[in-house]
Amino acid sequence: MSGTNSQDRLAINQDRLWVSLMALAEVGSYIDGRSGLRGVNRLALTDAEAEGRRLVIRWMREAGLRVRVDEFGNVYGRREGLLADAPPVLVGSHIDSVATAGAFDGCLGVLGGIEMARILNEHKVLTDHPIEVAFFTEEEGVRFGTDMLGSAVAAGRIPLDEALLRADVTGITVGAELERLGFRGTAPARLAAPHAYVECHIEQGPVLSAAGRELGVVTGVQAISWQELTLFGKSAHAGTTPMELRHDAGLAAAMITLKLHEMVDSGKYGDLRVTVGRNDTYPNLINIVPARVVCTVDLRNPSETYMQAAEEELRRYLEVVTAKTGVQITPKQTAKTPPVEFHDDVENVISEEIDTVGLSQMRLLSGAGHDAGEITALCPTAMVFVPGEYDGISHNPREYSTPEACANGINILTAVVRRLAAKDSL
Ligand code: HGY
Ligand code: MN
Ligand code: MN
Repeated sequence: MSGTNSQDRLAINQDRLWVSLMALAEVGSYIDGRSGLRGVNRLALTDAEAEGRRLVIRWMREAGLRVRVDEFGNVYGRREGLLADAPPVLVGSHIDSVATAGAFDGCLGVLGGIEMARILNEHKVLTDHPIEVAFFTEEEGVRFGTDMLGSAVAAGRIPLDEALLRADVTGITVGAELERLGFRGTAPARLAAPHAYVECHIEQGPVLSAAGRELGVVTGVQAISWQELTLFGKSAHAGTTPMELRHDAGLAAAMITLKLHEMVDSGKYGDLRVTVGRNDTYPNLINIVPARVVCTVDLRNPSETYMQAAEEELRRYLEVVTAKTGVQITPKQTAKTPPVEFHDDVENVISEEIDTVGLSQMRLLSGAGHDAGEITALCPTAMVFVPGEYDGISHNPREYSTPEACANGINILTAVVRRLAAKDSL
């Protein structure tokens, strides 16, 4: 297949896309106390995210998309094709955010898909395959504890009933929130295999900008392993309690954090990345030995073999910590996904379309998890990355990509979708 020839190449409306990104970023926005920057806090199935959902659904309908909501709150906007019964080419991402987000993570892929639909309408372009634009429930996993939850249900990796029962730290379940917010839809949550899936996303890291490349062709996603560790120590007076009588949960947490970074430094676990992002200490007071700590371990690795070796080393080390500190440890695996490889033929279409317009590119593995990592189980899948500024900082109000870079990404998405939506494209 060769690239779309220039005379029928479409250019999306860059300003309209940017305005929609900034308008959605207002929903759930807050002023970050330290930086004074406007951030986004739109956790899955909160009132703010529901407001964002309604806004995006309005935009979908205004773009002529027929909207359906599935049993898990995943939302799809459909644009009919000439082959009515053919499986759709699906694009999308998520609009839920972490608590300290910027304007682009997930939103670019969803709002870019809607802008693609607008421009196809304006140019009266009909495709053979239908096209669908989706956003999935709880991609971030920061409220209900496991990432890519909605797309994992759609792809069949996580059973719907199990996912509906997942609860946040206050005990509120996904199912209850979907009912409360009116997003417990009726369309089947298990997604029929699309013809192909393409997701455009901000890179969220420094690779593209460091290499001076304008776009990324994403070859896959690295392995992800999340654990929640509950460390049961013993509360004690910080002054009167001799050191040898203590069961200090704070010490146990510190030992685990240090061990994880020593594992990285050892070089024995390949390109292992470790983060102890959450570290809740109880009672968290200066003159009381910590009685309990709940902390999280986020491991990432391009290699499943190294990932499993790291998980096994950590499991063994928890026993060492208990022996040394007397702190009992209950680990709970909250997310685990192997590395996934995307599909060469979709990657090649993306790469050819980038070449056709003369933009620079590189192939790269995604450091972050994405819904594409789930949907790839259903159909030929790949992603387009746009570079982030400021070393690609993300999950932070400073997350930023330029209007031009966002338009580049969605112009390529549009060209790729048009090719994939042609009969016999794959
Ligand atoms: O955690 C991740 O990699 C993604 O942002 N959900
Ligand atoms: Mn994302
Ligand atoms: Mn994210």
